[in-house]
Amino acid sequence: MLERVKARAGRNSREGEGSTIRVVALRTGLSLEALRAWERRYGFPKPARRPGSNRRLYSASEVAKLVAITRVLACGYRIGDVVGKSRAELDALAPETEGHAVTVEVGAVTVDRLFELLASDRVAELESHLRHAAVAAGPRRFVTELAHPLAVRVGEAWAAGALAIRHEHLATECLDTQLRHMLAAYQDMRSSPHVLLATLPGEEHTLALKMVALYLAVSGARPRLMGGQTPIRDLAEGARSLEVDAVGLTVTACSDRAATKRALKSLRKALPRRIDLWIGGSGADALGAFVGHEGGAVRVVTSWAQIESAIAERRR
Ligand code: B12
Repeated sequence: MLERVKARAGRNSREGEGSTIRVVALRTGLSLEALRAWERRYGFPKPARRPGSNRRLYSASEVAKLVAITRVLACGYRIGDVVGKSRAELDALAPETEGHAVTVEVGAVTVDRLFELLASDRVAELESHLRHAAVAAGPRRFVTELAHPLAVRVGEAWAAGALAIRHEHLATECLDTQLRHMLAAYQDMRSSPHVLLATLPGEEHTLALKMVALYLAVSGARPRLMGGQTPIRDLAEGARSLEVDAVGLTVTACSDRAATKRALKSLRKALPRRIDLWIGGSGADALGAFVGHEGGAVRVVTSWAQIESAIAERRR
């Protein structure tokens, strides 16, 4: 798979003159916004410009250092702390020989494999596989092809009695940790829309917020996690004080529908019209009748593609 990505990336840049920003994003899994923001903020990478068009061209050594940086970030370091380090220093923090290299075959880490490790209580191996997969697959594919399908699979196995509650809890913790590490790479970004993520009182499913936050970040939006079970008044005050463009909530089918409707109504009323209200999760579709509610809409966003549309529309 990685070979295919590399081959595609190779075709998109002219041999010998450096890699374009899109090629670098493909190779490293970093977003275009992150690459530009790091350049502005830290002076690295500092790509040359193509004569005439002024487009960025990254040298092979810059690309190699960016790959090393993504490896180090996946281990939990912050970009500001590592961007000034040399290749050798970065390799010392997260050596390629330990399998953190992007050349790890994505296919080797499958949802089946992750599930097997969880079911057999091999949690340290599960963590290590998640770390490797994060680097090899990049954040977007990590969320959509591994983290989300694994969570769904764990839920099904738990419901069928094939996994114990401890497995569900362990899976949540491992995914949560890995997602937070990956999110750290984006925390200095000032991109838009700015989205405040939380759950309503009574809703414990906060893991989805971390997946959505990472997806928003790689799609060029700016997530702000506020956490679970936030009282309506605090959510509305937070949204105003932080000057966000949207409030995003996870609502699962576990939540009490009538109470959730009431809570959404009060929240919508308490939010200024200019702030969007987005809801996702397995209980969101059933609340769809709310769309168009006076005082501003409540938008149902229940797929990765719909998240992209919500971002695009908000920007317009
Ligand atoms: C982990 C988990 C838990 C953990 C949560 C820990 C945590 N910190 O999050 C714990 C153990 C606490 C838990 C508890 C319960 N859980 Co639970 N849980 C799950 C599990 C396995 C994963 C949830 C998850 O993170 N999914 C990942 C998200 C990203 O996936 P998604 O919801 O499909 O989201 C998509 C979109 O909707 C969108 N989206 C989601 N949120 C948002 C938000 C925004 C802003 C946007 C834009 C988009 C968006 O993004 C995704 C894009 O495709 C699910 C299984 C599943 N299928 O999800 C069960 C599941 C949701 N739980 C379930 C149940 C039954 C429960 C309990 C009632 C169990 C019990 N008897 O106690 C309690 C209820 C607790 C409560 N009051 O809220 C059931 C719900 C069944 C139903 N009726 O639909 C599920 C489906 C498991 C199952 N197969 O039966 N759970």
